[in-house]
Amino acid sequence: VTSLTVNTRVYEGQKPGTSGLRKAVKVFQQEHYTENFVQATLHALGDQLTGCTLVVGGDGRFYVREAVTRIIRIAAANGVRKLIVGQNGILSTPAVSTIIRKYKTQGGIVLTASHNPGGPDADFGIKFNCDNGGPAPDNITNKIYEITKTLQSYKIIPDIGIDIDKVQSVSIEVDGKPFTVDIINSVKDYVELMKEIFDFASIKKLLQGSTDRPAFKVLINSMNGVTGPYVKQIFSNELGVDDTSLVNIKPLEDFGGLHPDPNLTYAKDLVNAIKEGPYDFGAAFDGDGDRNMILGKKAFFVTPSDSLAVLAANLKLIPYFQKTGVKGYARSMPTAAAIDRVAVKNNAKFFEVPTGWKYFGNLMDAGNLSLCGEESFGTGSDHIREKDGLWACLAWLNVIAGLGKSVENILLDHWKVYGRNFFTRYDYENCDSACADKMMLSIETLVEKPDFIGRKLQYEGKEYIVKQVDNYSYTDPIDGSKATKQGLRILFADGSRIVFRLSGTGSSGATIRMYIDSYENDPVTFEKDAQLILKPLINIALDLSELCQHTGRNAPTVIT
Ligand code: VG1
Ligand code: CO
Repeated sequence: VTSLTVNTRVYEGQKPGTSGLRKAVKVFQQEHYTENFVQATLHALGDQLTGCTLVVGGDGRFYVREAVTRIIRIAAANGVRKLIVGQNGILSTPAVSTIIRKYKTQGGIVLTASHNPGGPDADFGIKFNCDNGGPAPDNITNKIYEITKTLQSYKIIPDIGIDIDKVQSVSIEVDGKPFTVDIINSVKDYVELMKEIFDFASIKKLLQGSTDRPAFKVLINSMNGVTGPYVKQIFSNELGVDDTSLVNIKPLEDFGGLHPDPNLTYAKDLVNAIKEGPYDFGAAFDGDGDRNMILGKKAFFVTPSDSLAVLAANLKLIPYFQKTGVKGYARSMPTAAAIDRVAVKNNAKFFEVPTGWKYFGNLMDAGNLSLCGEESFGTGSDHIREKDGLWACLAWLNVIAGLGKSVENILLDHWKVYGRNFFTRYDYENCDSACADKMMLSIETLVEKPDFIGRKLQYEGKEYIVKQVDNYSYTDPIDGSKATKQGLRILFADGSRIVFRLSGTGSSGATIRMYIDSYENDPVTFEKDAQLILKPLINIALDLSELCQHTGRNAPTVIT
């Protein structure tokens, strides 16, 4: 077969955000829209394109299958030698990263809008990952965007039709050269990796119980996202957990109407089930499987920032880190500083990076980083170059098996040693973009006034002294690349922080994120509610930002 060149028109706004291009499905369905972006992505590969191998898969949401079919046809026409595609189009984001690394491919295309709802009236997304298995850094996504602005045509072989539901290898000749599509088992490579990393035998013993210890009861909720088949293989087939403890494990195109974001608002079902049920542990994952929420008995909530710190303090219990050693820790800027204290105590390297997993990749590739995370329910390590929901869940179980303590006691003991960083994030979703921009600008103007530093901000008797303010910028210590305007930070003398950012993953309007982090080392505070402890700082933040006035919102959409 031979390829065809199709004339197209430029679509504006094909600019990848924090994690790929995310838009409404309806936007991707416009004539040539998806093709343009795929062509631009391939084009950005430059010299690497001809003869390369790429991984393709997605989270099972509506339009994944359609997009896979188109990618196969466009890749074939562009000189790609081989595509490795997940069966049914299914690959979790961590699985794509695993497969890129294992088979040393030139990259992969991940079809997901992550935690955004799915279905014909919801969202879709396309993300390119590089040969290290990580999300493309800014210089590559900028290149893709630049190409989309002038793209005039794309290449395609419209009559290739391959059954992606069947594990098989299909080769066809394109312009005289072989083009191969390998449809692979979606879970195999990933599950193998997990079995190399963790002590499955001790986790199994924990979950099944033994003569001296009752079974540790877990409830796992895949929120109808991509992790279902992975959860089934790992928890049911490998660890012997009863299927009744594994819920929503069939990937659905619309996630069954769920908003597949594992937090206290959108994973309310899990929270309630654990609150009322006999469970010792609960976990949920997002649509594409890179996020996780961890709960203890009676739905004791582990904030992602604490989860990261606890894992950091206990990495030695995990076989993988016994082998590799701990090279360093990192967190994204808005993430609470709990892990910083573990790094100091362990005398380990520590890095703070902007929001988005792409900023961790260089540090890992350079051998400086073993464990990192974000407050947005993202945790992971250098086993791959994406955050990894199931990995985090297994890491917790491995640590629990090693310590022989409940989730709650692990946290209480951790705080006794390190003190507690109280953290909350308020999200105001789908605000008017112009109003959000105006608010950010007026906060910036306010905090830039020379007399703002040193100012005492008070609420109900609590006083915070402003120590430093900035619009966060970052220089990558490995390649020197710069990221600017990554969030407004107000840092206080006692280490507390207020951060404002606009989300880069929404598909319409603006989402304002307000992050509050405050450190306490008085043990009487440890078991208190974060909302209570942080109330003064929350009110100070709302006050100085005039958020309610700017947005007309009296309450956030989501609190974590
Ligand atoms: C959000 C989170 C960020 C995360 C990103 C992708 O970005 O805040 O921490 O890396 O989503 O996560 P933003 O720009 O909306 O704040 V996922 O699970 O979409 O790959
Ligand atoms: Co995700």
